[in-house]
Amino acid sequence: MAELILHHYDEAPFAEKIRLVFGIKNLAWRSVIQPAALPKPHLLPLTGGYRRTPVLQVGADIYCDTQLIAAVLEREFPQPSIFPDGNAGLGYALGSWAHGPYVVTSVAIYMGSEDPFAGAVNLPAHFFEDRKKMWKTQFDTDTLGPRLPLLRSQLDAHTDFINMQLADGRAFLTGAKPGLADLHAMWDPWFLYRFAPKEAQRAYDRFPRIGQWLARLAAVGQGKRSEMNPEEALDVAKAAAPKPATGVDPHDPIGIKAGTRVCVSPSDYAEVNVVGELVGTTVGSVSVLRSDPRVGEVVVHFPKIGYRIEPA
Ligand SMILES: N[C@@H](CCC(=O)N[C@@H](CS)C(=O)NCC(=O)O)C(=O)O
Repeated sequence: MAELILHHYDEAPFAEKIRLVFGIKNLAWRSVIQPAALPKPHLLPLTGGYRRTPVLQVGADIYCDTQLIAAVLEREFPQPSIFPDGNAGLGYALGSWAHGPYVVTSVAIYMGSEDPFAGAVNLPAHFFEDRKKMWKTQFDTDTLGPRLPLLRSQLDAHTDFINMQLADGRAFLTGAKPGLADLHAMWDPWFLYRFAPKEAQRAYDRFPRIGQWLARLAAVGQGKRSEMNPEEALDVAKAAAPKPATGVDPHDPIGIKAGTRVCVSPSDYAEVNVVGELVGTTVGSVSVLRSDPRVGEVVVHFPKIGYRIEPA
């Protein structure tokens, strides 16, 4: 397998999930730092417009979204597993909680909070405006103020799920070893402690197990990371050929034939049309071939959950 190249930035909590997968599996990977907000001139040639973080590049194959990236890493590097208790289906299904109501609540609290830049985070000046636009399909940032008490009480109800899991003194959510369930659940406290520390104190001071669990997760580390220049990553894609097309899964009810021009777009937030030729689907993923003058032919892969696929 070609080198694992993660396009990310250190402050990105979704990227932290994947850095921790590298940590659990003790993998060697290359780190390409991308901007935290648009424009992203060294990412979009690879993804065809998808701007979210992180993105995994393996040669000329581009994997978008942590749901798919975690699954690819688990498939290629099964041990140590991110399902230490063996419950892979439950671990993946938990993503729909983590990426949906749980994450939207925490982000809305941050966007509506009094101190959204009080944390020790290194962000561009236009970050807040960028995020207002990106999250507009989920909430209107300008009217969040009066909703904050309700959002905080929602967050506490989510946090209590984690607290319940840890109540018997176990180190991680599914037992003695860390796994994907921990990574889904840690997003929100990891994010709020950095991005809105006063909100984090309010939310987590009453749940002391949360801080101790986060410290254990941090100790997992990031595997073997080494930096790569963004231009070099584009050169890697240009020099490589994408993996052979798998074709449309014969059981797929999608009703679109391989070779059709399609448009794939996140259906939750940060919508954008990634257009290319449909070259493959599996029960949980979709792959499109596209071409860009800087990187040549690349195949961009998305999970199905959370994405729309339509003829272009
Ligand atoms: N469902 C996506 C969500 C990714 C996401 O929203 N990431 C945030 C950063 S942690 C983001 O992309 N923000 C906008 C950006 O980085 O440009 C995933 O699991 O990868």
